[in-house]
Amino acid sequence: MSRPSPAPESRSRPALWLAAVAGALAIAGLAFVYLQSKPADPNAPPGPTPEGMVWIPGGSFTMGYDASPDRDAPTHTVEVDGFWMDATEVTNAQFRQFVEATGYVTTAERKPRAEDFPGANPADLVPFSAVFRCFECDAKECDRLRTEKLNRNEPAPGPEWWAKSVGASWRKPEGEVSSIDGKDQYPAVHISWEDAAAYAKWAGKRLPTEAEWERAARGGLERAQYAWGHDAQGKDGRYFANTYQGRFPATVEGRDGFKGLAPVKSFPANGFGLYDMSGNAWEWCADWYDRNYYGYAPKRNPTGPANGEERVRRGGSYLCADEYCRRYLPGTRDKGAPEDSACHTGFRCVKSPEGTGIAAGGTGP
Ligand SMILES: [Ca+2]
Repeated sequence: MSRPSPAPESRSRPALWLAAVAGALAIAGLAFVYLQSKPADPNAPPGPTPEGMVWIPGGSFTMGYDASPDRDAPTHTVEVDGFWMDATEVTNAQFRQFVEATGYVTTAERKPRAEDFPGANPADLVPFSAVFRCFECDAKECDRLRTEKLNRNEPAPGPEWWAKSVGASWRKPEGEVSSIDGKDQYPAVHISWEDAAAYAKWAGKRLPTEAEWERAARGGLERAQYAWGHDAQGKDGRYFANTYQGRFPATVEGRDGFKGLAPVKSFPANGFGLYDMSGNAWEWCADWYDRNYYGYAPKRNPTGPANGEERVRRGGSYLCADEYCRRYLPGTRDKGAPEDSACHTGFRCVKSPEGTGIAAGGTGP
């Protein structure tokens, strides 16, 4: 009995194996050549994105708003390097972590020092912060003041709407009897620029430059009036930001769903994935304020004037009513003293990749 001959496929197995190896090598080689020749995505972050932040790709944009020449003009082209930004305003929960870790006392909670206020009545040296007083108890009084102001042809809002509230702070945003119980996801407010800078340092981050802030707020839309595009708030019943609807300052209607502050992420994100860049709480920027700065700012990575008396803040708040304040528009700006705090002012932070951007320039705070 003869041995059975090998099956035909057994005879060709070595040849098939060689062909498979050659094929795999060819595919790997082609993939290697493709990957080597594929240009790197210029918008991609250079490393892992820190938790709670989003990557803002570097690029140039038109900064400012010519329609309000008193401080937002001239519009000018600015280029910033890419950076990460907190997706939301810093929340009460986040700010509490900072305070618990460091024992930090905010400027609103500090007792004013007698030596800083010579001649002041000691009874007046008490911690306070600014609270908007027209929502509830003083509505009639505010309406009277509004009428008086309009009769005097003074359309701008003034200190009439504000009260120095003893005991108001981030822990008690509406004054001594209020609290933040159940408000972990609300933006921390009554935060001064000094407080914001201290938090940023603790978190290993920094405050955004004004140019970075506006680059981020625009969400990649060039020259759009709003952070979300071209349609005004309320068109077709749609709201994109927490602002003020009604007869300012005494009759707030809350058509956007909120009369006061809103929890972060209550409105849609912008094109970069950032929430509340318009409205809700004002946000401090690193820069000193100079109303003429846009006329002489450097084009690339501007960091603001070398010195000043007030710091820039951006984005407007839940108190922005179109008839008085359109500073929720991404091209507009405001300012305040570094130690001042109020019920509508908070912040968020940014971070540059190592060796790039403002951090590499050494000019940022
Ligand atoms: Ca905001």
